Amino acid sequence: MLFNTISVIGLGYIGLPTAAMLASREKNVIGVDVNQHTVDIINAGEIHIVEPGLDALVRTAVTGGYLKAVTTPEPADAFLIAVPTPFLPIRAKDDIPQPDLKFVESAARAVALVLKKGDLVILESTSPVGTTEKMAAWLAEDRPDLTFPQTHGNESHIRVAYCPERVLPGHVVRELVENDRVIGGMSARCSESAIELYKTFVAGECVVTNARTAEMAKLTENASRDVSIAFANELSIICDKLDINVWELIELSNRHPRVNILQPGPGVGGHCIAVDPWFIVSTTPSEAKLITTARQVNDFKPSWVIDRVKIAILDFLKTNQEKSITDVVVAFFGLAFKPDIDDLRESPSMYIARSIANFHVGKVLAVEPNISELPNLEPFELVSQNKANDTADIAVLLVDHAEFKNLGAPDVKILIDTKGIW
Ligand code: SAJ
Repeated sequence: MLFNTISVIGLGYIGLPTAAMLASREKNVIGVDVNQHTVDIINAGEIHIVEPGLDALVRTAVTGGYLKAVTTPEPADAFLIAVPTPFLPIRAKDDIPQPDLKFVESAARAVALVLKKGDLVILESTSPVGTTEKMAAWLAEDRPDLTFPQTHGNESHIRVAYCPERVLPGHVVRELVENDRVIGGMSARCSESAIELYKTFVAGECVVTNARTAEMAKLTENASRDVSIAFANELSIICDKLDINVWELIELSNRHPRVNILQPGPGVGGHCIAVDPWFIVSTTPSEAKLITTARQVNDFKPSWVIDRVKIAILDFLKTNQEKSITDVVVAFFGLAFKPDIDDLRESPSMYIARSIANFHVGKVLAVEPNISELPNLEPFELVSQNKANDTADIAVLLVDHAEFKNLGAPDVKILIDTKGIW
């Protein structure tokens, strides 16, 4: 099967780079997104997200005539669905977050309208186990004139597979090509077909399994990292109580040939590691004990840091009795959810800075070298590193950005370093 025209549904952090990458291999790519503004930006050869190297890739693809964006699916030989899988609203405090598959369902039903014999449909969105089978059922329901792998195996008219993305934000363009891919076809033919598609741009190995294992592989990778970070975060809290430097402890322990502890921090942010483990918990709540606890440990860490900052403010007032609380200047270093990126979404650092600014009557400053302005609604001020160094009484390092490592610790009365670089 030759894939001449490929459609990517959902032009976000994964869909857009994938569409542009396919277009760079001179495939005709139809990008589909429900957001007209996104479609207009891409058709102008520009991008609506920040990702190194992506702007040039999209510009070349659009000007070369290989990539166009539209709001409803058009016929193609392969459809790659990369839409969000958010949570349903949480009703009670102790509810387990449940995935909301409405975007996968609406994408699948929109694709069903234009399917023809021989087409391939791939789901890439991070999803709970069983979602690919659900997607195939929605397709079959809307197209009774076509056959699908759940009933016709290798002989089906339409091939369906789950192939998770595993790229690291900030390195997407390189990792899309270099990373190995897990290919979870609903039949052997489905997997073969999916490999053929990915081989147009993937230099890594394409490893075949079934759809359920491929879904679980993606969730497992991120849950594994979450559990490892939770271990580091728990250690940091234990060490604080025992007056032990956790960074030194981890460095020493990691000298053991079979120990590799990750780094503690102010909490786990982003749209993957803090989310995906819940997709395992939601399907097997009684069994996923460790995964649930890891999530709780990591979610608790920002509140622990907030308490440390509040204690620091009180300590500062005790030792500087000439000052009132309104005089105390707190400066946060780093707001992004991880180092050397500008992404503030789902960032524990933002949550910490906001919480302290809402509580503290004195000045709260933030330094974030990767962004130039904050929305006016934020209760704290964005300042340069120099200004924060000159005016802060208490400095709180939240993100280990390269700039902070290079310049070293500011000269302040109290320093809280959640990343152990100062
Ligand atoms: N973090 C720590 N300590 C560490 C490592 C990370 O506290 O030792 C924190 C970071 O500061 C950040 C959070 O964890 O707040 C997540 O950052 P990350 O770099 O671990 O991961 P993401 O969310 O940027 O990307 C992950 C990657 N998954 C794995 O490494 C297993 C990426 O490969 C996935 O494609 C991505 O999730 C995704 O889209 O699922």
